[in-house]
Amino acid sequence: MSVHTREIIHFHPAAAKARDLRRPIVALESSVLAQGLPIPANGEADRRCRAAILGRGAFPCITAIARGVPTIGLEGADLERFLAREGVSKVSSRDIPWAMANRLDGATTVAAALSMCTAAGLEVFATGGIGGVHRGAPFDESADLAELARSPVVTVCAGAKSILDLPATVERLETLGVTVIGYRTDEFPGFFTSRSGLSLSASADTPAEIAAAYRASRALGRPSAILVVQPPPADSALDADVVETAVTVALAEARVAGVRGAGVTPFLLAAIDRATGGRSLATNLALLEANAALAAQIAVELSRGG
Ligand code: PSU
Ligand code: MN
Repeated sequence: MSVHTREIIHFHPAAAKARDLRRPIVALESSVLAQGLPIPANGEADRRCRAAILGRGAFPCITAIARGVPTIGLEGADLERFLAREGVSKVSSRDIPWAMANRLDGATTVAAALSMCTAAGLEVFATGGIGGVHRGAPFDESADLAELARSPVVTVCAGAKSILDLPATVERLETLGVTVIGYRTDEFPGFFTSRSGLSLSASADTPAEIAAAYRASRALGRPSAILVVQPPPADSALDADVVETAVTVALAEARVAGVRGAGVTPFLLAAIDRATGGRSLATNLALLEANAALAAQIAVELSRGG
């Protein structure tokens, strides 16, 4: 990592200390807090993810653009602004330079968080679900996929939401050379649901197996992510038919409202929440916590060397 990069990306003092002591670190995104989840569930997600990571011996670092500064470790008053969801824009990787130049508060999507991890040398990242290929026309594919192809970061998620075209998303991950490993599953999860009917070619039972695959990928000089997918915790997963009905309603609402571009994903998430009578929110929080916990275990494993 160049000195230059370290100056441009601000590490919160506690995050800098964790980095300098070579403690295991888990990076987190902030779009899920400022756009993905409503208040006060976003605060609960923040607390539960941090506790899950700290409890497993790793250090949590939220990524964000805070008043124009790319920040690893969003804390204090900066964090409070993001949790209040006011004046915070959704920032994908391409939006980072503009947010910096204009001193904006920008909440990082998976794509933006990955590009910050790569620039800052962070190796493990946890999120809820990745973006992907949207259903139907007009063409809409999340920058998360392209960024996974050029970010050598272990990315832990619960797959991609069934608001997306999951078969197309899985195909694009293959085309882009992203290694996908199921954690204790051999199916790509559907975020709210454990199963999608899409089978995976790799499945791991331990964090050590994932760490070994990551080391192999790095040793080869591959630029891409290791995408770890685990189903939502069994007691919080929703039934596929409930989700499919909610998705149909959400997509119809989005069509009527005429939402486009970056607004599509937050709109659909809110519509799903309404359509499931809030049940999807509990699933969302449970899987975020579970993903943070698994990411911490992988980070600890990686810090042991091997
Ligand atoms: N999936 C979720 N919750 C979220 C998102 C995805 O379960 O909040 C957010 C993530 O930050 C993801 C982004 O990177 O939506 C994808 O948006 P888009 O489709 O505009 O790339
Ligand atoms: Mn899009």
